[in-house]
Parts: sequence; C-alpha cells; structure tokens
Amino acid sequence: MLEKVVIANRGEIALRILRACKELGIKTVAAHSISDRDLIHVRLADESVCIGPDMVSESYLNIPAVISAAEVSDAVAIHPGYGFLAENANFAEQVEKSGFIFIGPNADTIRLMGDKVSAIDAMQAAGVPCVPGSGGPLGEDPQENLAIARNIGYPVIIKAAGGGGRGMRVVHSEAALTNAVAMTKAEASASFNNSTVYMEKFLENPRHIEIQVLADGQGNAIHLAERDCSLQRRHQKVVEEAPAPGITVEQRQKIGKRCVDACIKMNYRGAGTFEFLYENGEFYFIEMNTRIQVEHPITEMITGVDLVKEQLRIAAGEKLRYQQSDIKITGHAIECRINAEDPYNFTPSPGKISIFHAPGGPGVRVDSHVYSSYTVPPHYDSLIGKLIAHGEDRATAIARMRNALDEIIVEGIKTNIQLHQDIMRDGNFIQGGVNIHYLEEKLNL
Ligand code: MV4
Repeated sequence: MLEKVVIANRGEIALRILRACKELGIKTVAAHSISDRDLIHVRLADESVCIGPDMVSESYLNIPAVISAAEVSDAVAIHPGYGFLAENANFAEQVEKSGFIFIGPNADTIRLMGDKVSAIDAMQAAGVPCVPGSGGPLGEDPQENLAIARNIGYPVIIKAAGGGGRGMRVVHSEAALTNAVAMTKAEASASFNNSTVYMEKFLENPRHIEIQVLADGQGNAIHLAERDCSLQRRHQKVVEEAPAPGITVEQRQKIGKRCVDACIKMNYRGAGTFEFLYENGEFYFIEMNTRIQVEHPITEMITGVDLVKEQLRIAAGEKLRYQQSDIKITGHAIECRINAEDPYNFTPSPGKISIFHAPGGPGVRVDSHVYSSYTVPPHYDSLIGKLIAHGEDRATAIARMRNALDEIIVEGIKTNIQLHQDIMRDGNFIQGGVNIHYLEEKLNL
C-alpha cells in the first residue's frame, strides 16, 4: 500500500480523503493555504505543509508548491480531490516526472477527456452513444457548418472543446448559425485559449445522468450504476440521487457495459464518471470526468464500495477487488449540498459559524469539515458540507433527508438549507425524474 499521501485539497473532500487513508494505514500530509491551517483535516493529518497564501493561484493551484509538499514530506503520492488540479493533465504529468504517483488516470487520459472533441471521438469509437453532432471540430467554411447543422436538424448547440458549461450557444435557425459559431470561437479563445468549437443537436429537456466507473489500468473495469444530477442551478448541482428514478435494470446494464468497455479500450485507471444527457429513454454521452466527484457518497451508499479507498488501492498498483457481479444496488440515496450562500440571491455568505450541529440516525451520513466556531473563508467555494440520506427505497431516503434537514443547525451564516427543505417537499421532485431545467423554473416562480 502507499506509504504516505499528500492531500492537495481542502474542506470536506480533504477530510474524506484523510479518512480513507487512515483506514488503509496510509500516512497523510495536508497541503494547505495559510487561512486553512485550522481545517479539521490539517489537525488530523500526520503532517501538514503550508503551500502558500489564501489565493488559490498561489496555493491549491500552485503546481510547484504542491509537488514541493510531497518532496519535503517524503510522500509517495498526491491525491488531488476534485476541482483545483484534479483534471490538470500538466500537473499529473509533472507529478509523475517528479517521481510521485498521481492518484487518478495518466496524464494522456486526462488530456484526452479534457478536450471534449477528442473525448467524444474516443467514446464514439468505443461504442458509447453520443449526441448527434459534428463529430469533430467546426471548420472555417460557413457553408460546411450550415450543411452540418441542416443534417443534424435545428436547434443545435455550439460548444467549446476546452470548456465546461461556459460559452455554449443554442442556435434555432440557419440565419443565426454563422455568427453564433464566430462568437463561441472568440469567447472560447479568450476564456480557455482554445478556439476549437463543435456542434451537437440541442436536447431541449434532458435529465443529467452519470455513470460511475472504477478501473485498475490492468484490464479490469466495473461500473457502479448511475446518479441523477438534474437538480442544478447555473451549472451548480444542488441535489443528487442514486439510482436515477425510472431507469430499469436492463438500461443500467446496457449503458454501464458501454462505459466499462470504453474504460478497458482506453486502459482507464482510477475512478471516473461518464456524463450523459438522458431524454426519451436514450442516453447521450457529453463529457467524462477523470476525478472523484462531489456526489460520490450516494454511489457509496447504494453499493457499499468506498470509492476513495479504491482510488488509493488502484494508485498503489492493486488489481480491482470487485467484479461486475459483486456490485449490487441496495436502496436509494440522496445528497443535499449545503452551501454558505444567501438563500435569495445565491451569493456566497462566508463568515463564522457560531453553532454547528450535525444530524444523525439510521441511513444519515454527513460529509463536512465544519464545526462550531469555524470561519468559512471567502476565498473558496461555498460548500460547507453534504447531507446524504440512504434508505431501503426512495421514499425512505426522502423522509430521512427531511429529518436530517430539520435536525441540522448552522448558525452565524446564511445557507441553502431552506431550499433543500422545499425541494424535499416538492411534488414533482417526490414523483421523481425532473429535468435539468426544473429547479431554475421552480425558483423563478
Ligand atoms: C447540452 C445540453 C443540451 N443539448 N448539450 C451544460 C454544461 C455542459 N457540460 C453540457 N451542458 C449541456 N449540454 C446538448 N447537446 C444542455 C446542457 C445543459 C446542462 C447539462 C447538464 C446539466 C445541467 C445543464 C444545464 C444547462 C444546459
């Protein structure tokens, strides 16, 4: 097993990684910014290294500083968590070149998936169903692009190969296409220094469903069912659940197998997530995430697999300890992301948490780094914890989540707890299967 691991992240995920390391007998090094010195995982870690000032560009995004933390502590591996450097191929490359293990896929895989055009190309080649689209970058010839759009059928969406949610444009008619392509290209060039754009059929009312995978880079891969992450606002997920309401065992097996086959074909290593849009009973691949995700606990609750421990074991060179037939889904799990934010305008609400009380009881899990008297710093994202409720069925999971939301106490700052209370009592949510627009529509009422 790995002897010592640098945790190159903060907040709840740093604590989650620390817990997994401790269970496996791995020594830990917390690499943290100045104002994060009071984080709970820093106290609990065997060692800590301050990697720089609060500004992320000088600490959690500072590649030489993070690698130095591994050097000075004589660690063997670096866990990037999510966000920050987790999907930075150059970072993964430099970690390996410096003689350390990057806990994740190899740099080439991260690069392949980081470019959405090459990711889609790889998935298509592996038999993963994709959105009908340009099947490659758009060229300079307007006539060619008009022909591609005519072939796909309007509406279409123009996306940047290098970007996540930003800089996409929906186009409803021929008249608007050429300008939309030029505008998206210019924006992509300015934001990601990559002007490559591509085209897809625009799906009007999809759900966002993603498949969790684990692979050992030694020819073995499994899927761990799906998560439904459709409840979002401005590309920020708010509530996730697993399994996705209404997805049948046959559908899960079929799409899961496609993802597993793709993992084996590209010799994928580590935990990963295939993101799909789901509409009219069909899955359409859009992107792959090559990291552990915020919402990984709901998958852990329904499968009993500790995804972070598996990441560590895979990084240590172990073969996957599960076969597909070992993975059984038990019950239903829901996660509510608790944010320090204004409930009306959603702006961040940092500050001192005077009182924090965690809920509990059967099937309730709290992944949070906060404690009474903890100050939420203004420099980072506003996630202060995740409430996860598991039950034998969806209704039980919802009932337990309602109780957990009633029990939790966060005083001193503003939070989105009331929003979660409202969602857990929303008739359409309770029915299950709402699409990606539902929460924003509800909030606009
Ligand atoms: C789409 C789409 C509809 N049709 N692609 C937004 C983020 C980016 N990663 C992919 N996104 C979308 N791609 C096609 N062909 C709608 C979205 C989308 C979305 C997707 C998932 C979750 C939330 C979303 C919110 C708005 C738009």
